[in-house]
Amino acid sequence: MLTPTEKIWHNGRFIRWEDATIHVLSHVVNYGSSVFEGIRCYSTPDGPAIFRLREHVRRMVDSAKIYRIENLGFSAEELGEAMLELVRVNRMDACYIRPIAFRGYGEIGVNPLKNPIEIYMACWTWGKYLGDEALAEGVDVCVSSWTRLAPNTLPGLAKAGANYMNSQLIKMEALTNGYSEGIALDSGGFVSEGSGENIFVVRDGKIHTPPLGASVLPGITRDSILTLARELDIPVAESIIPREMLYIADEVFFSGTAAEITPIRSIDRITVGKGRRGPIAETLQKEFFGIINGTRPDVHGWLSPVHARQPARV
Ligand code: PPE
Repeated sequence: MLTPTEKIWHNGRFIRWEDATIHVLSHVVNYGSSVFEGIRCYSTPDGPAIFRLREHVRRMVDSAKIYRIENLGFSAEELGEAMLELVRVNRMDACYIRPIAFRGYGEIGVNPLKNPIEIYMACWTWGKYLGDEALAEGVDVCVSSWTRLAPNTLPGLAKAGANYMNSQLIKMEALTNGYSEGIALDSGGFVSEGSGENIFVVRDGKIHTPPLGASVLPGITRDSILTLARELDIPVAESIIPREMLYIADEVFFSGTAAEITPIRSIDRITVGKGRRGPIAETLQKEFFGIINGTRPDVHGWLSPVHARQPARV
């Protein structure tokens, strides 16, 4: 269950957690008109730090623009600053941050253009997304009978609330059938992504992940993995992946803010590789967790410290 924190940011000011409520006739409730982000703040030796804050803010601004919200009322810098302030105000250390912008209360009817834009940001403690053992042991998943968003239906590059109706169908089907997660194919029948994760497939030492044209969210963890793999001299490609490649892969793993890097040990009850976390997933996890825990140098500037650094003592 979600444990409340003290404050939620709303349109530029902090309100109590309990007061962050909206009217049932708000546009978003009826027509799904929201864009949002999911961001992790990690505990480091220098205090809490938000992972890839700029990229998350940028994706939120992009998602809004796709839905003709040209102006969120706050600049990217102001939104990023508000997230840092949110973590400070709630005196959090490691946490998950959820900014959301949506079409609010006013007119009723599909046309959203006259409804006000509301922005909220909340944070809370969120543990391991696919279970405590998932990161080390891997998870059992299925290929979903649901197809991911087809091109030119709902825009996949936008992280919009409405996309998650499709994700919910994928997730519920998987859970009902005894799996932790489902992998959706795109409308051409090629591998797309999980209900809330991007996917990577390894064969013969090379990493493949579906291209943006395969109806995937442009994941920020996905981008981090592509960057880390290149630095480690592991060959990577954004490739169209046929479904059966999943069954003969040496390794398959998910990536996402919530799921981080989660190995997959079986798909449709077919064992993937040796049926446990593979060496490439483990190597990438070490790099990734090293950076976010502050034990490896953050050479890309991926961490934004929440508290101003104390001047060094001389
Ligand atoms: N695909 C989808 C559909 C998706 O929802 C996510 C994030 C990703 C890929 C990975 O993107 P990124 O987080 O930028 O690496 N899913 C979020 C939703 C979790 C939730 O249940 O809510 C997340 O991981 O925060």
